[in-house]
Formats: sequence, structure tokens, C-alpha cells
Amino acid sequence: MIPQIEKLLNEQITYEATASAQYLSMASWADIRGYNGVADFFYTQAEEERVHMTKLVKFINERSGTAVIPAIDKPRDDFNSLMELFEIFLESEEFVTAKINNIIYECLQHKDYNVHNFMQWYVAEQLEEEATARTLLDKLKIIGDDKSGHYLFDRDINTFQATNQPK
Ligand code: OFO
Repeated sequence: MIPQIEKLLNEQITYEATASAQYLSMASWADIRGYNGVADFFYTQAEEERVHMTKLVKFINERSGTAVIPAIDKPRDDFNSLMELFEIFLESEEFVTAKINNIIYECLQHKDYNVHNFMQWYVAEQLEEEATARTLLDKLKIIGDDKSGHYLFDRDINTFQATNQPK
């Protein structure tokens, strides 16, 4: 495996692990406050990011690289509102998308079409996750501070979970 690409893939492991831990922390915050729908949504997102991470670990090792399992920082665990959870969700997904796009760019520079092909699954996944994050944030902006709106949002959120299950 081309060393520069291996390095980028290993960095991506860190980003996926960081997102997974952040979403688990957000799920827990929502769970404690009685937002069970939002909690389930982020528990599932946390699992998905973990699968994304493992997929990278296996891929690097299968191509005779060495996957490095990173230490990650403690995720944020104090949030001001439901809206803030979804702002962080969207920011996190946009960040991950930018990193994936950079790997694709570097693959083309190094003519690594194998990794380029592998990364297409992540591109499709990110499109879906960003769209979900934007939709949910837009709904929360409409709801504003309305408590009954928050109740309905929490009740119905899982109809919006991204359908593209990790493989
Ligand atoms: Fe949505 O972050 Fe993984 O790829």
C-alpha cells in the first residue's frame, strides 16, 4: 500500500472513532433527559461509525498495510439543547466528508485506483448522512422552543434514520 495513502486511511480511522464516541455521548445525554427517540437515533449512528472504522481497519490490513487503533479524546458530553446535538452532528459529518474527499483526491494523485474504488462506498454513505443531518436540523429550526414540537420530533425521528446500512 502506498505509504501516504495508508497514513490517510489510518487518520480516517481516528475520525470515524471520534464520531462514534461523540454520537454515543450524544445518545447518552438524550437518554438521560427522556428523549428516547433521539437517543436511539444516536446509539445507531454511533454503531454505524464504529462499523465504518472497522471496515477501514480490515481494508488496510488486507492490503498488507498496518492499521493503527488510535487513542481518542473524551467526547463532549454537555449540550445546551436538542438543536445543538444536531448542529454538532452536521458539523461532524461535513468534517468527515471533507477528509474522505481529500483521500479520493490523493488516490487520484498517486494513481491508487484500488483505494479510490474502496472509498466510493464512503462517499455514498456521507451523502446520505449529511442529508439526514440537514433535514433534522431544518425541522428543529422550524420547531424552535416549542415543547410539544420536541415531543413529536423525538417520537418520529427514527423514520429519518439513514436507510443505507453499513456493509
Ligand atoms: Fe458519517 O462518518 Fe463515517 O464515514
